[in-house]
Amino acid sequence: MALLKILEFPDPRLRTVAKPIVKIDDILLKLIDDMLETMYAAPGIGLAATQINVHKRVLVMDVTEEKNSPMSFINPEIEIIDAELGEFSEGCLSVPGFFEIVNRPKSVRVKSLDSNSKEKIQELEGLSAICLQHEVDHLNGKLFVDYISPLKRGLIRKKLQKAQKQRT
Ligand code: GNR
Ligand code: NI
Repeated sequence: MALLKILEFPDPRLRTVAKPIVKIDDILLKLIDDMLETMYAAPGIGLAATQINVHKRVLVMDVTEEKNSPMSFINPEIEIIDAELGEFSEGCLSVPGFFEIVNRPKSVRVKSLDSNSKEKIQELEGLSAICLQHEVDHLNGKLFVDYISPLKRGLIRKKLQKAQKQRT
């Protein structure tokens, strides 16, 4: 297994729209393993391939306390089943150190492929519904800071750019 480097806002590569997976092979399964390892090490509750500069439609998640329920979604498609919005203070491994309230539909249905190329449909609510929507946003080149005011977003950009410069 391997730890992968996570891109940070405002890296323009985070704006790439990921392409559908056409073949589920050993290389993809190894990528999913590495993404889970990277997510657990960070630590985070989700990780989209976009964040590790792989522009394919795959994401991993584990929202449990015990960190014993790894989930992966290949070519996920979301359908909103409860349009009622819930608010939640979101963070992101690609926007380290910042948290902002985001409103999202409370429950979603997700259709995706499992590692055996079989289609699965799941209904998610609570933190898993929030996290899944956050991850699918990544696959579409979108970040949670896109939902907040341009003023706040600009401030976060400035602070992160400064921190990134000091690291190089
Ligand atoms: O670890 C994470 N925590 C989190 C908290 C609230 C809403 C979304 C998330 S996802 C984030 C990991 C991450 O950046 N995934 O893309
Ligand atoms: Ni994120």
